[in-house]
Order: sequence, then structure tokens, then C-alpha cells
Amino acid sequence: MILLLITLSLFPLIFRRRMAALYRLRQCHLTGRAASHLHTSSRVSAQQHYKMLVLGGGSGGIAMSARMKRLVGAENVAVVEPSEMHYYQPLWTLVGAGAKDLKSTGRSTASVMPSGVKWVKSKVQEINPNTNTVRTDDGTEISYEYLIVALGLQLHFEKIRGLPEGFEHPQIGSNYSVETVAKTWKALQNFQEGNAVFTFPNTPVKCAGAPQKIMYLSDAFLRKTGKRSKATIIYNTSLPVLFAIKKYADSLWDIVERRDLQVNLRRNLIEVRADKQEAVFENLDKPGETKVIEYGMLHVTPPMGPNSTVKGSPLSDEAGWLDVDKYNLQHRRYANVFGIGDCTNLPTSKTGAAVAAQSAILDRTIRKVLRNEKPDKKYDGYTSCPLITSYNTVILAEFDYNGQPLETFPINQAKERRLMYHMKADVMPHLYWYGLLRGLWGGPGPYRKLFHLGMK
Ligand code: FAD
Ligand code: UQ1
Repeated sequence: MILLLITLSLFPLIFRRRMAALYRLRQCHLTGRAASHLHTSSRVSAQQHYKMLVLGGGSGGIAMSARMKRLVGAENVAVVEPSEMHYYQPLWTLVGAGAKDLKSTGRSTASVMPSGVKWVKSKVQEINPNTNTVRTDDGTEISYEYLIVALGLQLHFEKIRGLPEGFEHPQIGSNYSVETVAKTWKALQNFQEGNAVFTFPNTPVKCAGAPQKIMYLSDAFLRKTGKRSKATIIYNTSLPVLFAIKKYADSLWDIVERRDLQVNLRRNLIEVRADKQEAVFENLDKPGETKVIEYGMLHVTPPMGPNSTVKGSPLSDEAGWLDVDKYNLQHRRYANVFGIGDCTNLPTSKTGAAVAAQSAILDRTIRKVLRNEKPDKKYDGYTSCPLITSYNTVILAEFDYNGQPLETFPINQAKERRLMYHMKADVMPHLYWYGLLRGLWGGPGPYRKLFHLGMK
């Protein structure tokens, strides 16, 4: 198993070298034009046109721009992204628990942008698929032949009364944003006694396991520091289940019972009175019934929703998500528009692991569309959630559109394992920076098939 892990983690590094060599060859070949191939970060000032325009430079946007560079050449690809920094969000769970440094989760957007690809450092304000144009916040119009939408989802702390201003108080944190994740670690360290409360909102979220991972880590931290006996740990979730996939939920229920963690289903956080250290929850099964809980520490998972630019465009479905075909990721009404990741209405759990699998499918779909052929490869909904259950164990949940476990390794992944913790904390970041973002990691599908050969 350790050999397998080493192979997995070396894979992107090996390919990085190969791709770098290929890139150098290409640069020599294009000597005369090489200078214009270095990507630039500039505000756009005139009308621009690109064959392949990518909206959003997060996980899906950078992965697709690397893949599209290989397909159509860097000079034909542009990415619209306003942020100077790119973050590997999955590590924020460990930052909130003091096991990783926030700095180690971020790199400059310039450093992750594939070289030669144009970085338009602006915010997309409007998408007009009927004229094949987008407008940025400085009023510039960019036209495109093909559009890839990777705008992520939006956090809505403001939908909880008392937030975001409540974060000024030291007992509250949230692993979900770069501004609030360090506050989780502060609140955990400062906790003395009383209720430690963790929430899950009444909306779709990204990485649906993250709201409870921080509870398990907090429990472990309080045990380590001798404060656990003075704490009541409460997980108030809007969902009717602890986790959507029964195989993993069964293991998690075992853990919460063993570690004396209180789980209350169908409880939704509606207000934080930070000055009084009170959190107000509504009972979703009994409209009008609310309960006030005093806390010594509060971890908030905010309500989330579609990206507002997608929602305000003809590309959205009724709920505001990007309306794409669930198998080939092509827009359902505009054939030259495609989507990936958290901004889409793909009926699977929104994760970076899902983005990885989607990037390989979308690459294939676009190759086919460019050749006027029918997309053939189908996305099975693969998604994964490494459920961190302590400072050295993980349950590696992996499943598909049907909620069926789709496990990579030929072992029972519903068991807490140290090995999977190392995968999560040490291997995955490399897979992300050198594999996914360089368009070289399309999810573990091929490895799963290899590891299960002969097992059928
Ligand atoms: P993002 O990576 O969020 O990128 C969206 C990009 O769009 C951003 O860069 C943003 O600046 C840009 N953007 C937004 N609006 C505009 C605009 N108007 N114009 C231009 N650009 C815009 N996933 C896992 O697989 N495993 C995990 O263990 C895991 N744990 C997580 C834990 C936490 C605490 C969090 C927060 C997330 C976790 N995830 C995990 C989820 C994962 O990070 C996301 O699912 C993934 O990043 C989605 O990629 P994306 O490209 O769709 O969106
Ligand atoms: C994955 O591919 C991925 O992307 C790099 C993650 O980070 C966002 C993950 O957390 C996971 C679990 C996967 C799936 C990969 C394997 C090897 C199971």
C-alpha cells in the first residue's frame, strides 16, 4: 500500500518534468514569438478575443486552462480571475485545527497560471452567451469562441443575523474563508469550558464533510490538552443525516457515540449574539421553534449559494447554478459553453476531488466538440471527502452519482486509517499543485481500475 501511495505522489512530479521538457521544446520552436507567450497580469483596456475563455482561476479554472493550453496553444487561452492569491482550500480544515500553517495553503495566482496563458486580472460582471461576450468590472468586453465557466460558489455569512461582524469576537471561527480560518484555531486554543458548537447550514455546501471534520479535530485537541471533561461538544446540522452515504455514516455514528459528541439533526443556525456568546438555532421540523445555545466556542459553516454572475445570466438553471449536462459537462442550451466545479448544477457533492475527475471528462468533451464529433466519455459523479477524524486518522469517502461507494484502494475505506491521513495531509497537496493544476491529474479512476484488477 505504501508503494502505491509513493507511485501516486510521484506521478505528477514525473509528468511535471516531462511537460516542462515538452514546453521548453515548444518555446525553442516558437523562438520569435516566445516573449509574447509569457503570461502577463494586466487590467484589460480594449476589446479582446480568445478562442478559449476561462472564467475563474480556482481549482477548476486553472486545471482547465492548463489542459486547454495543450489543446489550442497558450496564446488562445485567457483566464479571468481577480484574486492575487490561489488557495488549496482542503487544507483549511487542518489550519483551523492548528495542524497546518495558513501560508502553506496559498500560492500567488501568477505562479499557478500556465505560462503563456493570458491572466485577465478582473472580475466578470456579466456573461452574454447570445453574443459570445463577457463584460468585466472595468467595463471591458471580451469575446470568445468557447467558454469554460469555473466561478465556484458564494459564501453567505450575512444570511446569519449577527454575522460577519460577530467574527470580531474571539470565540468564533470558520474554516470556510481565508479571513476566518485562523480564528477557528484561536477559538479552539482559547476554549476553557462549556459548549463547543459546530454547525451545518440549510443549503448545499462545498465539501459536506468539512463542517464535522473540525469537530473531530477539536475533540482530539481538547483531549490532548486535558480540557475535554469540561466541554460539551455539539454538532447541529440542518441535514436529516450525519453523512449522505450510509457506509460512511455508519462509521461516523460509531465515532460520535464513542467520543461522546452530541449530534442534533435538522437544526439550523439563524443568529449569533457574539457579545453574549449565544447561538440561535431553528428546528427545521417544527417551524417557529428556536433554541438558544450558549457557547465557549462556535465553528460556523456559512450558508452557500450560486455565483451571482452565473445566477444573473442566461446560463443558469432555475436555482442559479450553471446548467450543464451531468455526463459531458457541456451547457444544456449553449453548445460552446462548458462548466466545471462548484458553480455547476452537477448532482454530486461539490469537492476538489470531483473537479479533478470532471477536468478529465471536460477535456475529452471539448476535444470532441472542436472536431465536430459527439462527446463520448461520461462523468459518473465521482467525488471524494477525506473525513478527518483525528490528528492522525481519516475515513476516505469516495462515491458516485448513485451514492454508491467508488473506492480507489482495495481496502475498506470506511475504517479510520493513519495511511489515509498521510494521503490527505501530505500526498494530496502535491497531487493538487503539480497534478490537478497542471492538467495532469484527472482523478483516481485509472488507479481504481488497476487496484481492483482481478478482484471481480
Ligand atoms: P474555486 O476553487 O472556489 O474557484 C472559484 C474561483 O472563481 C475563485 O478563484 C474566485 O476568485 C473566482 N471568481 C469568483 N467570482 C468571480 C468573478 N465574478 N469573476 C472572476 N472570477 C471569479 N475538496 C476536496 O476534494 N477534499 C477536501 O478535503 C476538501 N475540503 C475542503 C475544506 C474546506 C474548509 C473548504 C472551504 C473546501 C474544501 N474542499 C475540499 C472543496 C474544494 O476546495 C472546492 O470544491 C474546489 O476548490 C472547487 O473548485 P472550483 O474551481 O469550482 O471553485
Ligand atoms: C483528489 O483527486 C483530490 O484532488 C487533488 C483531492 O484534493 C482536492 C482529494 O481530497 C481527493 C481525495 C482526491 C482523490 C484522490 C485519491 C488518490 C483517492
